[in-house]
Amino acid sequence: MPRSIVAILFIMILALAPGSARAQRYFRAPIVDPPSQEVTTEFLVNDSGGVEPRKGTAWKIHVARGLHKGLYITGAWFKRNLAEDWIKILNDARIAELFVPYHQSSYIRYYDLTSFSFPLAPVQAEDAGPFGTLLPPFQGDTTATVVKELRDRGVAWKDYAHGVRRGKELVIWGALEAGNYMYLMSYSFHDDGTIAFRVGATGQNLPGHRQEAHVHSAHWRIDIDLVDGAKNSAMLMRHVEDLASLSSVDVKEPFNRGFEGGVPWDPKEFTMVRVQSERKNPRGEPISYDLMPLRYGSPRHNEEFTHNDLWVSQSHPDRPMEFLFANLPNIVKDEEVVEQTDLVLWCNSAVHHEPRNEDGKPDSAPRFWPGDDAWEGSAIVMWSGFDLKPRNLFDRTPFYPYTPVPPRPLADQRPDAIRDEATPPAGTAVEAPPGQIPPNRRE
Ligand SMILES: [Cu+2]
Repeated sequence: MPRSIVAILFIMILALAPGSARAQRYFRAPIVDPPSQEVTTEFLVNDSGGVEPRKGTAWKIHVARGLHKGLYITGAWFKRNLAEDWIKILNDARIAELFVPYHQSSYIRYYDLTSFSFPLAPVQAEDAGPFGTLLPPFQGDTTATVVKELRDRGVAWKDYAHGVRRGKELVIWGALEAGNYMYLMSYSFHDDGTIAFRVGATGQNLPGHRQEAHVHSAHWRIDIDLVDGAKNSAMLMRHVEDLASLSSVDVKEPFNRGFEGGVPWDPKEFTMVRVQSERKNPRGEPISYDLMPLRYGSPRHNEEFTHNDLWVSQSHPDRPMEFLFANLPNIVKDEEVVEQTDLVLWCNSAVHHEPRNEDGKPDSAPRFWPGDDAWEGSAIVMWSGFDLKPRNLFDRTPFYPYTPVPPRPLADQRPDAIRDEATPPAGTAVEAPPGQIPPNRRE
């Protein structure tokens, strides 16, 4: 073999050998997301009015940031009462895609989460506001990217007998720096067990298409593990009115006959997906959560993954295409069972962004290149999302100061004299705080 060919072969082997600088260029190790951080918050009963019987509730959240994931949840556990153990609610919850199709320029169809390697934006004290703090930077990061807020969320309940109670929420949020856009990714855990998932579109309108309408469509993947995560069942809930009569029915049926698939959200039917566990609350009702969409409209585009709004699949986190929302129509094709198994809920939430003057101002900033529109200002955030609301997780109104059971008169102590503890016998005197009317003495 000529010496020159040997030399070339030697150089090629060197170049491709693991460990060499050139080899590292071509055989780079996969990017590993940093470990999750844990956030725990207790909501005490005496924080905002109300008295016994509950001392309070609590949330424990694992939050992570990742490539093509933004900010996401890697576990959520709830306590109905501080004296009880944690109840698992979520295994993994995330936005799986941010799809942005433009209307006139139909060739512009951004997949902002999976087609780009956008980072989370740095956050500072002014992001956190008066009720917030910054989580420490994730391992290996140099800046903080997540805000934790403990907010008042308005009135939780109000009635004539026991006054009013305000609610609280733990909000974990970060912002995906998507070129000219900024997406706020927010997960809010309420003191009553509700989880509010929200995405907000803000930042700057697309250069070159500042005035062109488009849709910001978030596509969510929620791996729910409700109590006994391997034995959850999905139900479809529909409210059906008969306009020819005064009657209506509420239909609870196995989701898609009990198999994987997708359904449209019907505004006239209040469509929702119920996840039911095998575990029952103290009143014998199965502990469940309802996925309740909150919508301006439903995104429908050429792409098949936008042709339904609510989907359910079996969880297979080990499969490489499992987390890709655009692949969802393929994921559900084999129609696996969605009863008494490990479930994933998929849904969309979208805003239709019709640009307005409030989005910013042209000819206001320095021009950096010929034709630069010198745009200045930021589009005000538009939110979309959905709630996961507990159903029969509690056996009564959370934080409501129930009337203590009064001592029974002798005549009432017969075996058949059974009544609800919340409904004392008529005429029984019930102690109420000053200025409040006991429930059996309404005036
Ligand atoms: Cu927009």
